[in-house]
This record gives sequence, C-alpha cells and structure tokens, in this order.
Amino acid sequence: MKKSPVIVLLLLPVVAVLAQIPRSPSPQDAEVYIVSPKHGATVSSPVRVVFGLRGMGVAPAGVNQPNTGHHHLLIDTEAPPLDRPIPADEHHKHFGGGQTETTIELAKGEHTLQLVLADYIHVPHDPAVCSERIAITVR
Ligand SMILES: [Cu+2]
Repeated sequence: MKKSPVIVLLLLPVVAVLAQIPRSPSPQDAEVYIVSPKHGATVSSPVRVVFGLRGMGVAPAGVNQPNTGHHHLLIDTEAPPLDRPIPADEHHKHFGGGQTETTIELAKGEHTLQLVLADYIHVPHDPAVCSERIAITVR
C-alpha cells in the first residue's frame, strides 16, 4: 500500500525530534521582519500582516532546500522552544504554502506579533531566524 504524502509530512516533525535530525543551518546575514504593521501601530481588524525576509528564500513546507524556510506568525505568545517543530495552534500560524503575507482577525486591544522562519519540517534554523516581537493595538 502506498503511503499518503500528507501522512509522511505530518510524521516528519515527530521523526525529527525522535531521531535528533540536525537543525538546518541559516546564513549569518539572514533576517526575518514584519514589514507591516509597524511596532506601536493602531490598526483595525482584520489586520494585514506582511512578512519580510533577507538573506534566505521562502520554500513550501516539505521542500528541503538549503537556506530556505517558511514563515510562522506568533500571535500573543513568546517564541516556542527553537530546537523542535513549532506548534500549530491559534498562537502559532504556519505558512507552509510559502505565503509572504496574511490577514488575521484580532479582538480589540493590545496584541503582539512575531515571525519565526523554520525549515521543511517546521524546526527553526540554527541559529534561529526570528523577528522582533512587535506590539500593536486594535481599535
Ligand atoms: Cu511550519
């Protein structure tokens, strides 16, 4: 019986942790940043968030190419452990299709946003490529 590629993709992060697959290296000048909104901005929901990346390329999840990764948007949370796959929940959004922007619904009030790039199996690079954690206010 042929294994579904989806199942293989889902299992890869588990295998990475169990087998201690080495983290993908990142180039020294790699930088991820939030183009928009700006730190301290007051915005309306839905909020368009634009991702910026220098020194590396974007590749979809599952594609193992050197010096590439896909974006993860952390909403109202600290960065997760950087030596294992990034969780997937309402605070950790994966952009495994290679997206470079998104639009999110946020309740009125203060929120924080941060980007972390991670490799084909959702594990941050070594050294990790993380943006500043910005604060915004939704009016
Ligand atoms: Cu991911």
